[in-house]
Amino acid sequence: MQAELKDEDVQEIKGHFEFFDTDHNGNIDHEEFAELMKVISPESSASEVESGFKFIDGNNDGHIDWNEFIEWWRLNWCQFI
Ligand SMILES: [Ca+2]
Ligand SMILES: [Ca+2]
Repeated sequence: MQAELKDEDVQEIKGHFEFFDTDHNGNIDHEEFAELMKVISPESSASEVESGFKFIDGNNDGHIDWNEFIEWWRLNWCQFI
C-alpha cells in the first residue's frame, strides 16, 4: 500500500521508533528489533525476526535507522491499522 503519511502519522511513527530505540542512539539494533517483534508479532521465530531485520535494514549496516524504519512502516504497517 502506497499511502502518503500525514504529519501526525509521521509523529506517531517517530514515537514508536523512539520507544523501541531504548538506548536512544537513533538506530534500532538487533536486540531492540527483537523487542519490537515481540510486541507486534509475538509468534515470530528467531529466524523470522532475523529475516525481518535484514529486510528492513536496506543498506545492510546492521542497524535500522529512521529512514529505513519509516519506509518499512509505510509499506507494511498500514495494512495492520
Ligand atoms: Ca538503539
Ligand atoms: Ca541500515
